[in-house]
Amino acid sequence: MTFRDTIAAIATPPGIGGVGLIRVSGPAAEGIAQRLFRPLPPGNFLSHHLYHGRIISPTTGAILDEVLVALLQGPHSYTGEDTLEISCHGGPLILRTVLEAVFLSGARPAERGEFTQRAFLNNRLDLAQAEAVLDIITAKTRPGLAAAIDCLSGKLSGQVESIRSEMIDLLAGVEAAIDFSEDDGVEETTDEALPRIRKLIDRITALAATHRQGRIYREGIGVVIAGRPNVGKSSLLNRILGEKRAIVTPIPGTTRDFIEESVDIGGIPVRLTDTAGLRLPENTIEKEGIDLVWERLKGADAVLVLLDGSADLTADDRELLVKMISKPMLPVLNKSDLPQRLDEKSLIGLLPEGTPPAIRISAKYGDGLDRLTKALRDLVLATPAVESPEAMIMHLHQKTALENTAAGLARACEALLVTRPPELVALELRDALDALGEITGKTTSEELLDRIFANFCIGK
Ligand SMILES: Nc1nc2c(ncn2[C@@H]2O[C@H](COP(=O)(O)OP(=O)(O)OP(=O)(O)O)[C@@H](O)[C@H]2O)c(=O)[nH]1
Ligand SMILES: [Mg+2]
Repeated sequence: MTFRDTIAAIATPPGIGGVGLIRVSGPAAEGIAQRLFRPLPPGNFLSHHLYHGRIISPTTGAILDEVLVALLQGPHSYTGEDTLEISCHGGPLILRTVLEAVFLSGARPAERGEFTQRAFLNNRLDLAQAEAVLDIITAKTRPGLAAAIDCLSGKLSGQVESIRSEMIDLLAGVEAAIDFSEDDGVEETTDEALPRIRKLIDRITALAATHRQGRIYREGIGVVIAGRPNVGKSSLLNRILGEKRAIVTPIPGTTRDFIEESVDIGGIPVRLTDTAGLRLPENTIEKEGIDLVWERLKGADAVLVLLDGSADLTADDRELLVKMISKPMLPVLNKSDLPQRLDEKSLIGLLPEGTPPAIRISAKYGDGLDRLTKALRDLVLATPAVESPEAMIMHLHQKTALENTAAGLARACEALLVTRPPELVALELRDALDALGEITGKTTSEELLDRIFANFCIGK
């Protein structure tokens, strides 16, 4: 696709820095360089060469900045079009001034994500790779970053393509059977196609299941520390953060408000919240605080139920455990440095099946913290902490596309089983192919594309 207009934007973040980059893409890129850059090279600008010189005002000829420029002729550029990169000094005013000169010389301001959108429309990247660009920029954790880099280099696209080519192969078989539908071609197709389709459904379902992990790596999760007063919730928050963030005292009811901090736990971005101790409130202020905790617990992705290992279980502990029955929950017995009174047996019957075993820690001295973070990671990922060699689905619409593909294939299976006409089987297979094409952008609607690129920043 060729665009007639040329877009430009500042590609580096706002603020002061060593260098600020202005990026220009479109047919006017070289003309803009000719107009604004001095001294002009003898002959034309060579592609992929760096030139040192000055940017001048297109109206007065005054020097605006000393710069490095590079012209990257299409298709060998990020967008696939002629691209001009101007490395200026990294100040907001100088960048604005040079950008205005670029606008006066034939470019218009780029929209959010428009460079990447052009790269996509020019087939430099497919949609999954374009989305990975955003995931790389916004990555909060190393595993999330590693998955996004894999995706940009084509890991997910490759898997989707291999599924697609198997489906096209199946479709070709079914369509051939349509031509021979007078004889027994259909049955032969059924015998051969059914196990292949079932295998494909398994593959697609497994890929879709990686979204749970992918979403957590990309967006993170909310974990709430809850327990009765004085069990050491604030001490645990401070211990995990490695700083004295929350007030710790021996007085029950010290924490009144939520204290929320972001922290990386075993590669997962976690919003960790310390809360007021849960008990029968002594006054209205405490009641307000405790009501809010119960509300917050409803929305938590996982709960650390903190108990005092040096004391017997109380009615308040029991109430919390019972109320958390349907939540991903990790029981934690604190104060392991003191003589222990609470043993795991007293929790039997109070914990729903599948709850991980209680972890003993000392928030005060740090014992057991490694086991706690590992157990928390396993709890939220619901899988043991091993890295999968498969691609990871990071976006909900990709998961939906895979589910729709699997559903289409299941309908094709159904149609084959009840020996419906092969035309119908072919129709279902084509539907499934359309659904799959939404991941790489082959069949994605304009509306969804606009929504995806609107999440980018200007200049990317
Ligand atoms: N020995 C020992 N004491 C601890 C441990 N963790 C916390 N404490 C002590 O228990 C008391 C209460 O700790 P906090 O962290 O304030 O407890 P909390 O659950 O936040 O209490 P509230 O904010 O009142 O709900 C303090 O005196 C802490 O020093 C631990 O692992 N071992
Ligand atoms: Mg506290």
